[in-house]
Amino acid sequence: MSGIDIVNKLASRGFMVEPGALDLLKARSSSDLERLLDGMDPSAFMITVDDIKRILSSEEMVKASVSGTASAPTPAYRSPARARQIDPVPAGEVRVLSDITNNSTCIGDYDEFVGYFRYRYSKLGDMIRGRLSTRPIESLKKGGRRSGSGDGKSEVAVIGMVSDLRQTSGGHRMIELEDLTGSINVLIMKDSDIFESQLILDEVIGVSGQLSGDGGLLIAKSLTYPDVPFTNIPRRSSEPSVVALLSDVHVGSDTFLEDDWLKFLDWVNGDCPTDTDADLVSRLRYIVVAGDLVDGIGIYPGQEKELHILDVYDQYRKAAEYFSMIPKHIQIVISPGNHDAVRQAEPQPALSQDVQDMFKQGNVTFVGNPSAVEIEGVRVLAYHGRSIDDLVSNLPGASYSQPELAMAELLKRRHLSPIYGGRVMIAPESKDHFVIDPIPDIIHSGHVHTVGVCRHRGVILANSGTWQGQTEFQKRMNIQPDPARIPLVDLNTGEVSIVGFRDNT
Ligand code: D5M
Ligand code: FE
Ligand code: ZN
Repeated sequence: MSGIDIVNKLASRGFMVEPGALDLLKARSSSDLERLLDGMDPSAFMITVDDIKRILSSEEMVKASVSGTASAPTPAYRSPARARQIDPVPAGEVRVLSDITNNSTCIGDYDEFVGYFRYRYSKLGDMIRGRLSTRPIESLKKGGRRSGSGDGKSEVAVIGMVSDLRQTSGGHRMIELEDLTGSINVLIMKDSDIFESQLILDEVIGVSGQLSGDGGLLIAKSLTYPDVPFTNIPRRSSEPSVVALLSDVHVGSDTFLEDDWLKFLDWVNGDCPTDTDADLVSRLRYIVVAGDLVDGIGIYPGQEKELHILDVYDQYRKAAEYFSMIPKHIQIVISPGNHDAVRQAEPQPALSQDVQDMFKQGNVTFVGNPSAVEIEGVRVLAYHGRSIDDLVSNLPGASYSQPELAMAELLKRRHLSPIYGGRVMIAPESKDHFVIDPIPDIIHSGHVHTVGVCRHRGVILANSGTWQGQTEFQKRMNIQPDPARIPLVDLNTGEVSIVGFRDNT
């Protein structure tokens, strides 16, 4: 409901509302508003945040646990016997900032690819243009030495997309750079300071340097990435709310770690061993899932031999049961991954309506992959993270054991999937949904099944691991998962805690 509708409704029943309480109510349904009004003392004048907590949350906690036992949805789930009394604070609104769902325009035409790359070039180029005075590539060739470096010293700068990368016979590096007017070879000499710079195909960079005599070669002196400005100040919530980052649950896989997952469900329901955990749980208001909610079917050859639940709808039904165990005052955001039942080409739309309908508890927002949401003023960009595979195979230093470093390389390029033609199948939408703009405060990925957190220029980068043990395929590939551990971000301080639910963590 809109703020005005709520204020009018409350006024018609003789109540005023505190601004903080109004914010909470905006995220609620009209039936919640009715329940609140029914529970209010008629002599009260002002509806406060405490009234909302007292009337709506307590009822929801009771209802959640009753529905949990009454329908006995998950036989393996036992309500935590040692649950602490948690006094939950209802979550605020989840505002979807960007999402491909219902906005896909692409049919895969050649022209669409041209448009897609133009969009990418111009968006990323604009980010660099403010910091570098550049010229179209074609103009360098026309003017040759006269246009840029008549005295042999003056510098020229261009912005282009890296279309080729190679080593010369002399041990230097050669980049082919393309803009909308043409292309040019850029030489990085082996003795230059920038020789070790990390470069990948299809990224957009600025290069400044000196032109060769005929204008056909640019000898690079410095490289500029779109990156995040040093001046970036991350947004924070005024409340000490916490968001838990989850991904790669893989419900339905025979290596899904149900015992650990149930421990997590107990934990969010108040079965927390330490005061620190209890404090986190009492402030936990949001859970964001970055893909691979279920294991799916037909994702890789022979997968059926590793499935515990063979029907993908049954997998989602089971996932919905698990998520119904999460207290309802927590807002959940679910975005898909490559194991989910949506198109494989990215950006991926949200899970289909029939799957969404299985999640009946009303506190789940379904979004596409990637998607940006805003919670309490903090922007969270969720991207499943398939492009991390491409970075690990193409960027020296990128590894599965430290996925957060690969994520920092993506942020530096302001693009979630810069390499075209790798593991990520990119659908040429009319705009490039992988461009990281505006700058988020948290980027949350999964996919590689390892946990890692770092910060780059104020942005928190977190990979949230998995709830799946090592699969046969991962054994063969020597991929060591880091399961049942999750990052939790304090939206007020930006502090990140990692909590583990394995017996040995
Ligand atoms: O991916 C989990 C991890 O395992 C991720 O790093 C990719 C890797 N993986 C999974 N399947 C494959 C195939 N078929 N080839 C190469 N690498 C793979 P997930 O999406 O959860 O399966
Ligand atoms: Fe996964
Ligand atoms: Zn995945």
